[in-house]
Amino acid sequence: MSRLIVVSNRVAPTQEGRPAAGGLAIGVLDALKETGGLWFGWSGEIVTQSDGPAIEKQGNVTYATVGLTRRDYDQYYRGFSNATLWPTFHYRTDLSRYDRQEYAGYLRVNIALATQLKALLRPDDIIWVHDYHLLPFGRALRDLGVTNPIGFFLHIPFPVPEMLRAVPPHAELVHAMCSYDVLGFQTQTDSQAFIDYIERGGFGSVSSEGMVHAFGRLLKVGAYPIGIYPDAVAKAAEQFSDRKSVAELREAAGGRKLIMSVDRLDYSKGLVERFQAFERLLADVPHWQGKVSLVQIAPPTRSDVQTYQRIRQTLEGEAGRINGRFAQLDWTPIQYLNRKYERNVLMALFRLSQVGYVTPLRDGMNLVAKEYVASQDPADPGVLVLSQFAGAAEQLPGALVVNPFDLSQMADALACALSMPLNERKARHADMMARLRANDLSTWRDAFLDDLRHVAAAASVTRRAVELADKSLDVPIPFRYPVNRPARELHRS
Ligand code: ADQ
Repeated sequence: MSRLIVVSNRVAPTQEGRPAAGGLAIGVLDALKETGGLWFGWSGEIVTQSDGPAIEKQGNVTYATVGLTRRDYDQYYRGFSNATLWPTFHYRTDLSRYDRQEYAGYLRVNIALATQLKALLRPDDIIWVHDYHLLPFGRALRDLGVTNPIGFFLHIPFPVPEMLRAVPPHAELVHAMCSYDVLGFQTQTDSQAFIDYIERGGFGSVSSEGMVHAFGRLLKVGAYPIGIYPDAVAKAAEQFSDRKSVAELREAAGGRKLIMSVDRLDYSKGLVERFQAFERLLADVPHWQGKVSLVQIAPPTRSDVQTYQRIRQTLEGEAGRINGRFAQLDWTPIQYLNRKYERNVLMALFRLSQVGYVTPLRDGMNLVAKEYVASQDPADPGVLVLSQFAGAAEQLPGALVVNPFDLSQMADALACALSMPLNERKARHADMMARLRANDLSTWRDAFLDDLRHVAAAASVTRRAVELADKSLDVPIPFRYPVNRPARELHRS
């Protein structure tokens, strides 16, 4: 079998051969171990000068990591990836900014990384690229003459065309994305948004099998919802129930009900609205005052991006205000913890709580929703309250699905979850567990890689013929930097 090359912005740090938890890390590491392979990306370090990749081999997996200079980090990571693409792809154009130099840096880093990877490639490798930091990575490899199969999976939502057009180089980015052989999205909605952009923009056509013919290329576009290993999560939740932090929370709850939320501290996760809906529950149904607490675990991320500093302040303000309004001497309504927990302990904390409260304003999938369900005791499971805007909502109809902008509806859902009869809880849980098992992490990975191998092998002859016959469709959008000539230079000449 051909060697697998995984490319992601961050290569998950390895500790005694175990990666940091998370779908990407667990899912791809399994695949890498099966076929043997290489994981390439940023080491997480800022360096004064970027050298060739540091290579570390563990078993049949090789880790190749590179450092980023401060300028690369600022423009590519903190800038275009996280201050332009992330907010826009999560429908927050109000928080998005565009800076031409940052975009130039984004392209520059993609090209530099592709150049470094090319030196490590063998002719029969297949390459799997991940996430929004690397949209043009495949195009950069193609420009360097790489003809291997290259697939791309987007972990975050893909916005509808009108939203995407808010990113000035949208056409160039989509054009670059068409250099991949397979483009994978979390949901049908995301996949359809990409197809809509292609069709409505007149850039190409789509067959009923999801083969897109655009910009003179033929590629497969589809939904590959990422999963978890539900039985492993269930086991961990049970086994770690005796840990200190779990015992502490059990004691602090003192027999009260618990609503549990766990997220990275990010404005896309809808934390403010979530707190306010909980406040509405306490105000509208005073019965719950003193009888239920909301535990929000949210470790800060990207704290050097300004919008992340703001959400943190807002949230601290809201937690303080709501606690001030309702707290009693022996009861704090919202326990807000800015820290990370070991993943297995987190699963045990989920098991302890009666409600999983997962209400992002927009989310590619949201693995916490799936982990919450899998962590439950099947004999006495908790209830999941889930945003309709999380990709997971397409897959977990047994949740109480809510609109996170409707505070009253969320408060009603919390009340319903807190008093749901055991039979109904068991039925919903069993249904969702069956779905999680049928669509686990290996299903996601295998479906994507099978399609990549298949499309690359079966279609190479046809593709070449179509592409040769269709050179006229290859709209000449420049792919280089500087992206545009700055106005002051034009003025000079
Ligand atoms: P994220 O935005 O990071 O991922 P999510 O899917 O919820 O969101 O994954 C977070 C992971 O981190 C979960 O496995 C969770 O258990 C863990 N985690 C969260 N808070 C933690 C804490 N305090 N301590 C320890 N672990 C914690 C992106 C997309 C998602 C998509 C995933 C995978 O934004 O939509 O589901 O990739 O594709």
